[in-house]
Amino acid sequence: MKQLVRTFLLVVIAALGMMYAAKMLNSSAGYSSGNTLTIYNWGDYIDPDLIKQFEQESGIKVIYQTFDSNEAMMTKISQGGTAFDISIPSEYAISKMKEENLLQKLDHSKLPNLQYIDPRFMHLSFDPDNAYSIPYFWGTLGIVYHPDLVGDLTFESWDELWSEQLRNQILLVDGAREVIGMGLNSLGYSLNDTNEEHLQEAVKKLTKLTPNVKAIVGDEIKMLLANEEAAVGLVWSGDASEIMDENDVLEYTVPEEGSNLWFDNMVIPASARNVEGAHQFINFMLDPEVAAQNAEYVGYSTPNKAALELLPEDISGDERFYPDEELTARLEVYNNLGAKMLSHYNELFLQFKMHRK
Ligand code: SPD
Repeated sequence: MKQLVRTFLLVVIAALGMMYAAKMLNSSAGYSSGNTLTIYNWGDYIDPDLIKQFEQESGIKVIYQTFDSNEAMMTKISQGGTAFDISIPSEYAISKMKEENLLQKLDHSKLPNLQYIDPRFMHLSFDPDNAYSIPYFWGTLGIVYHPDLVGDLTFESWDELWSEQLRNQILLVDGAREVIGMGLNSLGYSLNDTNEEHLQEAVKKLTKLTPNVKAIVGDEIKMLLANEEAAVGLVWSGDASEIMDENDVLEYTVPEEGSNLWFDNMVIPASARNVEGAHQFINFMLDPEVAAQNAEYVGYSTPNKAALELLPEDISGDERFYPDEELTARLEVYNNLGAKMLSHYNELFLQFKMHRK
């Protein structure tokens, strides 16, 4: 009888152990239950102390994963392997995800801190009622350069990137829309152009840039430029600001032919499991002190008006990173070009990358 009880107890203990292990495995794979929140964000795009603060204040455990392009993020979310509660796509990706029913409507009554967002960043065309998305950061795409290493170039025009003196001196951000768009802009075309002849012309021109391109890289572009491993980089403005914090000799400029103006926004994917927690997190990130701390940490431009007032004047008054509406009027926002054209842009970018090898 004793033997039977012992065996029974062992079976119960083993079963409980297995249940615990399965729970742990689920949570590390991104499973969101009532008390966890699975966030899918760009790399280097939040102050980690704020995640800890949110966990302490809410009692919710955050599971955090990162991506390096809108395309990679959309593929993962549409495959549905992991149920993400929060993600931070850019505008054209939001418009595509809405179309594909990958997002869920937000409950604005749970977001009282939405009042702090500058009206300039609300009701934009990709989500006119902000029914699905809440502004996180915004910025431009431009050129960081080392004035002592580029002769008299000042990059008023994209064409200066093709100068012979820049052989093996340029780093490009690893983004299909960014690089193909830059090629199009340099020819005087829109970065939303879908005309096949124009696209081929842009790829041909980009191919001629190859001898000047040292590497196409992700977040490490910041460290490489700050360490002067290359003289020039095609980067997002927030990365430029962080690079220039590390190395104040460097400059940032947006060429005059035009460039990209972008908006990254917090969304709740349709497959989210912790919708309540996701609203709590969005509202937390909208708090002026939290948003100011985040902007100061990551170097990107905040759309939060109250947060901007809390930032030091050398940040909030810097027109390179907080350009006014007059300046941004000559910039273009990426349109959702549709799944077919988006994958065509990706193929052209791949073609350009292959040519370098
Ligand atoms: N390391 C954070 C990068 C975030 C950049 N988002 C810009 C997207 C422009 N389409």
